[in-house]
Amino acid sequence: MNSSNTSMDESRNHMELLLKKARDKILDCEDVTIYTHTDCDGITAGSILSSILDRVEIEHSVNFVEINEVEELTSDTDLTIISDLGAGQDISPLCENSYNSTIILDHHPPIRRLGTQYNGELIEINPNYYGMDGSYTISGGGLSYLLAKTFHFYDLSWMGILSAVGDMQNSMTGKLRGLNTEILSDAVEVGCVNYINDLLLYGRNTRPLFVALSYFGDIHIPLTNNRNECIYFLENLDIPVKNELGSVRYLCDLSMDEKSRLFSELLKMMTREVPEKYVKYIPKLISGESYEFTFEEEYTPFRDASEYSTVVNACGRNGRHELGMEVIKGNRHSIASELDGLVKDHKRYLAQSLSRIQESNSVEILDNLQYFYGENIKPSVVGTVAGMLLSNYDWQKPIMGYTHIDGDEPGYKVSLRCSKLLGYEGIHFGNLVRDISSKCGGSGGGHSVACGAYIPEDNIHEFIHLLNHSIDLNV
Ligand SMILES: [Mn+2]
Repeated sequence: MNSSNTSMDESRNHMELLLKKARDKILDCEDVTIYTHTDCDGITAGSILSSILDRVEIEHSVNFVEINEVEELTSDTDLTIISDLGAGQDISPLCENSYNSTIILDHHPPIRRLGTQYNGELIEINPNYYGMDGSYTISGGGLSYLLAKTFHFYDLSWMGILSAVGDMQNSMTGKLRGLNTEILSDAVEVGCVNYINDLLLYGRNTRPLFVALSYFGDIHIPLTNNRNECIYFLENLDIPVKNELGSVRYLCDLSMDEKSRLFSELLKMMTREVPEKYVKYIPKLISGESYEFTFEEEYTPFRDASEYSTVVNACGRNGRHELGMEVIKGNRHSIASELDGLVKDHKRYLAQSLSRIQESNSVEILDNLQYFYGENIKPSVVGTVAGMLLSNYDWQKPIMGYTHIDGDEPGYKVSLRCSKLLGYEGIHFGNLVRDISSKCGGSGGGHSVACGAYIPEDNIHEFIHLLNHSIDLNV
């Protein structure tokens, strides 16, 4: 065994020590307050924690909070668990109460040192303490699953996969890495998750193949937004659009042979569309691991991890976090129609926002950046809209949307998206946006190809100006 493996084992062992301490704390307490984030990872983490506490019959509440609310949190239960946030915030008000213990399960960069103590006991578990990058090695829900594992609740492992995929932990390499692979092998062993190498077309189970293809990729190709072209393309490859019974086929219906023909043709087509320096990354854009929940029915949005995460996000972005949690915890029957309506409304809202921006021609093109003012677009979806617009504009530049937020300190929610190809070339927009937003009196950050910020009202133009001048697309 080499030394990096040894230190990996040591790190995992130390985490295990803390996780077992956390488990004992839970078994010792009367009641628990859970605070978790509002996104897919946070909602899933809350669902895992709530499932643990249900099973050991401990009274608890699950509360969904935004990052800017964390520092004001209080609790009147014996134990507070914070998941998918907390690491980057001052939680001393919560921890000063000696009757309350706190467990933080977060994968964001921590501001406290490992082992920091307050009047009340604090157990903080975070991969960054061990030199593991929390943006791809494990999610908030993944850490919650590791806690569930100390109770031997291995059957919850699929939720750890859902949260990792929802958190885009696999987005750069097309597969899960780090501690996520431990969760994956648990899930495979219990039989709740299957993974295969597959085409990275979104909508494996719910979008007709020719439709999925028309939305494919974050670069513009002749198939982009052109369903007729997609049908023609598939027919030429001898991949039937419909089966013998006349029903439309989905990606999950294709044979391995059909998939590999599709892969090679997409590879050829995309190679023609991108500058030389990007060619080597194209296979990673087209194929990667897909994760499937074996106990879910095919042709539903719950079968594939990435489609499932869209459902949970639709709940979160419409303020219905508890609905998302009910879905994950399996109480789906009573809420099926409500959920269906919510997801449909969400998709309609996105489509309307998209066409409004396209019809009004409101995307401004600068040297290194394209941006739009998403008037009346909900802050929670401005990033999704930006991502959807990308393939209609210049995919070689990032696209940024911003929308107004009222409140005590009026400002703008900014979201930026770009092709993964830019990320592969080494540009990290999350870091860039973090630096520039703080220069403009705001705050932000995120992934290399998907990130966001809050910018005070008066500084938005300065922010756009600085960002455009700081982006170097010729790296
Ligand atoms: Mn997360």
